[in-house]
Amino acid sequence: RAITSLEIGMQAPERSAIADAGKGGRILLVDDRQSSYERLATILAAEHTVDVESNPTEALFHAAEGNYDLLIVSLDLHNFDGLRLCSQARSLERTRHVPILAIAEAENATRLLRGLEIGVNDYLLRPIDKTELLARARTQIRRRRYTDHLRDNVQNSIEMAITDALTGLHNRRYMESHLATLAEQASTRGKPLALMILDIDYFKSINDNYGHDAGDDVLREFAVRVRKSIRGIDLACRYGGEEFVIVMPETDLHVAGMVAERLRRSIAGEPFAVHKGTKRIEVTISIGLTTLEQKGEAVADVLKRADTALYRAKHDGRNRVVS
Ligand code: GH3
Ligand code: MG
Ligand code: MG
Ligand code: MG
Repeated sequence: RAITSLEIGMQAPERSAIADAGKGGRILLVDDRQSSYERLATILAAEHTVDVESNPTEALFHAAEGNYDLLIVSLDLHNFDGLRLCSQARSLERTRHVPILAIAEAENATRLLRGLEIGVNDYLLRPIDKTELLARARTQIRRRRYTDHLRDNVQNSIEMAITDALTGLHNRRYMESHLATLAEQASTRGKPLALMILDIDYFKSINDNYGHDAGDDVLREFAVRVRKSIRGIDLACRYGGEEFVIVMPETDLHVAGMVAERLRRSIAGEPFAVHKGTKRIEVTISIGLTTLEQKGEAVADVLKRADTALYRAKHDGRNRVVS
């Protein structure tokens, strides 16, 4: 049985836990010699789900669609160059991360070397030993699961770093880092850019009258309504406690004014459910709206102008849009 470096020095129970972590995978076996694939599939089926494909074009299609943990590819296919399949699998987005275990005749050493160069992860020479095949398959599948897990973790930390935990909107840091880019793009393309600051009216008294949890419910529901009223390319973020910013690329003051007004009405027109729906609260918001005024204008100035407009909206009686 092949022992990988990871397993050396481990106690038996740990070793079996590691082996188990590579079991129960989904394998696509690409081989066109019946005597060969029948034997290999039978061996592998003891620990995994195995699909066999002898047509390489079909194999590539299945590999891309089938969510496999491992591709086992015979490099001595009759009608096709198995290497080409390996290289195609490496260049396709959907199969790029699926490990490949190559199988070849000992006299095909050049082809094997080439395979390793193009990204084949491991190989076995015929005649294939049952125990070794199972061990190599487990190692690849385990590693695949581990790297998938790492990739997910990295993805999650990136998400967490740019997302506001309460509302799921972007956070202030993300907005600030992107606003400059969006403003620059608008300037160079000669397109308008609208920005609004939204602030919930008398939010403190919602907290005071109904409790902090009710306040949180309002913030979450507010974010849902914001998301519904903007486009995919718009950027919505929680700027502070009960203050939000929406950036709208390629949008002039007139259109942004309509979006803001529609949003204001959608908030004031439908009371917010709090305390698991047992209570409904009337909520209003004030909005300060502005646009990028000239090419290369500093985003800090744009934000400041929106903030001044918001201040006026509050001063003029709240529940309104001022630009
Ligand atoms: P105005 O109409 O002038 O905006 O009045 P306001 O009460 O909304 O403004 P103020 O800035 O005085 O109060 C904001 C309140 O928001 C104070 C703070 O305790 C509350 N707050 C900030 N973050 C959160 C949060 O995450 N959850 C809850 N429940 N409250 C929050
Ligand atoms: Mg305030
Ligand atoms: Mg407020
Ligand atoms: Mg505020």
